[in-house]
Amino acid sequence: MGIINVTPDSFSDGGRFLAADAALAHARRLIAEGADILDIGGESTRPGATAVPEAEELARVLPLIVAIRAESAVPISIDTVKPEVAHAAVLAGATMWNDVSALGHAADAPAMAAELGCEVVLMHRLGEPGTMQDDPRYEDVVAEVEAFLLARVEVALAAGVAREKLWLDPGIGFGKTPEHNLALLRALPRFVALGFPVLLGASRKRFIAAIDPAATDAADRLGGSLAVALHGARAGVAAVRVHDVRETVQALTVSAALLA
Ligand code: HH2
Repeated sequence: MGIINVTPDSFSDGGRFLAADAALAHARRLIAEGADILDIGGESTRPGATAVPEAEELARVLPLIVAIRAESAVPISIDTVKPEVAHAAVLAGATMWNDVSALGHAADAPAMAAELGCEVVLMHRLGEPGTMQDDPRYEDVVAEVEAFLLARVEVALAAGVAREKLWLDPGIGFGKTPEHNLALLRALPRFVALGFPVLLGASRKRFIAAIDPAATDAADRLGGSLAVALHGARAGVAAVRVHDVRETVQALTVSAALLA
């Protein structure tokens, strides 16, 4: 899954793809590099990011979805917490709703997911973007993230979302210390064993700099991002959400050849 952030403030590529032509050029590049899904977001979820009004978010993502759909059949995921944004995106051709609030941001989100009939990614996060990195605490991070995701699965099913449409994501970096992230990454087989496709988003994230303190710049975290992608693939995740599609596809392909 290749990331396209149409935002001025995303943590690693904010501002690069805000202009429509730059975003479409980036989409073309990710498709050519081997992305199987494009994940398009118009609101940054990074720690401390400010919320974007719905109209502004729609104005950022919709023209891009329409433009990609006009020339490619690549599956498109909409990265939003807002049901109305997901609705408009699916009408424009997106087939997946990637919701970092696990259908928890708005009361009508589960019903909207059922109505849209698209795939739905339920991601775990602790708290809200503004404060989620302020001293996150768990008794047992793996058990708590697992219990949260299973509870959200029940909410989605009760609203009428089909079981086979659901994906799970432990939410690396969303209200987690570096140790929490590592515990979750080590426990990936346990999440895969829940029986839903697992999406893993660790690309360029800050916990990599906790292991390699020299990687203060997000663009300097490719090596760590590839290590996590390979680790995820070995654990059986269904998709990795990444900025560096070409490098990730190559790493995964070579690794698969070695293990064949
Ligand atoms: N991470 C980010 C955004 N959306 N969605 C899922 N399902 N899983 C993730 O781990 C995830 C996500 C944050 O990364 P990025 O899009 O690069 O930055 P920003 O949120 O600042 O736009």
